[in-house]
Amino acid sequence: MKRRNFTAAALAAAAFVAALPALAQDNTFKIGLILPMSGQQATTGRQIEAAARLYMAQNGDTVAGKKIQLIVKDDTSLPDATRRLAQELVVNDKVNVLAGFGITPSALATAPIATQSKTPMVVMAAATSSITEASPYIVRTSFTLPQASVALADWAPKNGIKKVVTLVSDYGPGIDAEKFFKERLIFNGGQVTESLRVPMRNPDFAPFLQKVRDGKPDALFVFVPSGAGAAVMKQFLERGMDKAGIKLIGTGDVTDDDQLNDMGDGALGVVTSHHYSAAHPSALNKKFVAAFEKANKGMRPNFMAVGGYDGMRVIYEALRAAKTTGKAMPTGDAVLAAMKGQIFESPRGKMFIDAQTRDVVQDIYLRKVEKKDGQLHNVEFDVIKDVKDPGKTK
Ligand code: VNL
Repeated sequence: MKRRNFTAAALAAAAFVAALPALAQDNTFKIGLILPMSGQQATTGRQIEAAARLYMAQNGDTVAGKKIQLIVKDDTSLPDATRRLAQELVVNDKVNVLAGFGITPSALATAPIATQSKTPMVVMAAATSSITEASPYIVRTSFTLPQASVALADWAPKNGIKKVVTLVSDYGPGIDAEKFFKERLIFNGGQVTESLRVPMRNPDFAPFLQKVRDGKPDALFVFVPSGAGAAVMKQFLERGMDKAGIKLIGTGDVTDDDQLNDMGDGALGVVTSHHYSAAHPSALNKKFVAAFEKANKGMRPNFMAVGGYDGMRVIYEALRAAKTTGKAMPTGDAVLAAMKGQIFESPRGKMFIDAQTRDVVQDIYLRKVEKKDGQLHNVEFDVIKDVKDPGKTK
């Protein structure tokens, strides 16, 4: 009770300070970047931090006369830690923007802090549809699972896949993926014979996969968060599921570019739907991938990296557009307003921040794992243009 009162008072004080931009002591625009830099989701943190630093290296650290400071915090993907760090960043560091958020529970835990302190919160990774409805200060630059799943459910029945078992991580994004894939597949005349859910933390896929094998569906549809795909692929192949005639399909999280090249030739032919592939053949993406790899000892950027890179773009351009005089900092509300409606070319393709929903509208690609120059890639073979999140209730 005491702690809560303290929190409320501290947040009220922070909101008060934020409302008096002219009194700000220095000329630094602070971005509090909260990421899982260790623990099960560490690859997501590593990718996003690297992308944010690349954006700054390419675009400078001065925008509209303000010095940009990036403050990176490791929440180890535990939502209580995310919330505590967000509170410290707002109250003590007086950050102008909160950003990052590797998993849905971390984003949801922070939403009330963004609302109370009127701080724009840029979700660069987490992808449950409802996140943007948790605070009017949230803007998303990643994707949503309904957005990615529906495209695959349109593709599958036209390609001989009618009977599907779904296997998802048992939390927000997995439940979204399961629901939207299933509804659309049934609408298209297909069938989901079983819906399996695995724990998000330390999952063991083996017993689930055995069950799938026995049921002999045409395909197994998988959603697991970034970083868990290689384990699914390994066990899928070890159980000889491919040889039993069961295809592996899923959202692009499972053939994550961070891990894909180490998955081996067993991954060849896997079809997924997603908003980003490192093999996207645009000039802008080729430049992005080359610069990212050069700055990070050859690490290939994945969809998390592009969410971080574009998130920085949204922040930079909002600061540029939010009009202020002299040394004054724009308010959180002014920065938020300038984030809404941004439209630009991303390494993923054209992207748009819908001013109404504050969510990302983007192209969704169908991709197949192929070998190019000796490396495994998600090669795009079809595109659905300008996809809005089908999960929005309003
Ligand atoms: C989430 C969604 C996380 C998709 C992911 O990887 C992902 C989430 C860490 O919303 O928690 O690939």
